[in-house]
Amino acid sequence: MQGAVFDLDGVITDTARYHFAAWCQLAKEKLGLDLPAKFEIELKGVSRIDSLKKILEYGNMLDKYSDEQIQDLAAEKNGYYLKAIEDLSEKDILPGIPELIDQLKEHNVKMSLASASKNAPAILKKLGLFDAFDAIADPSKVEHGKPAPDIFLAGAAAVDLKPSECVGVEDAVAGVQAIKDAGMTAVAVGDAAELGKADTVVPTTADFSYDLFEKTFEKAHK
Ligand code: B16
Ligand code: MG
Repeated sequence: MQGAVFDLDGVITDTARYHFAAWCQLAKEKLGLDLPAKFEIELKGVSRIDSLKKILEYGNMLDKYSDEQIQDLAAEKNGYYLKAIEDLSEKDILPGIPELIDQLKEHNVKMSLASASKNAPAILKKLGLFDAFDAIADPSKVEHGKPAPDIFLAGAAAVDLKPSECVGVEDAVAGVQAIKDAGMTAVAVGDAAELGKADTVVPTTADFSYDLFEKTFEKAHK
């Protein structure tokens, strides 16, 4: 393994709940819609505009909004989200991540970020992790969002590696699909039944380690 390509939300920090709270606020206040709790999982790893389209579809109102109105609603949601993460700091890094970063650095594994979030650079800065990454793939420059492999391919290319030399790290079903279709080894965190397409699934980020990543990579390349 020469590279590790990370998702952000749900892997490095738990911002998924802030995303969902912001969508619920938008849905209720602007669309008169109550989102069921189980909808959160469907929005994980999905881009801002695609998330909004899923919500509008859920409310049978997709055709009622013009592209411009969709852009405005998405911007509004981002405003709620940015307010909610205003105080995000080092204490919001998920367990095991600082240790994992140190171990990967010790073994000269290059690290890049493959998040669907346009807020990713700002979030990494708030967490004090911006300099820990060798590169951040820009989601606004890739054609297709997760589950398409584009952002993971961009993450590997950003550190001059082939996908087959990298492990991808995800918490979302759409993200694991993206990693596998990129031709990478997948380590996932969360529910093993849901994330079964990954090469390894662990329950929490505290279970991550260089050894786990390296063993998963070796096994996938046997
Ligand atoms: P933004 P990830 C994803 O991040 C989130 O999981 C998803 O809920 C969000 O809609 C998406 O980023 C876009 O985020 O609105 O900040 O551009 O999991 O790919 O790191
Ligand atoms: Mg995620």
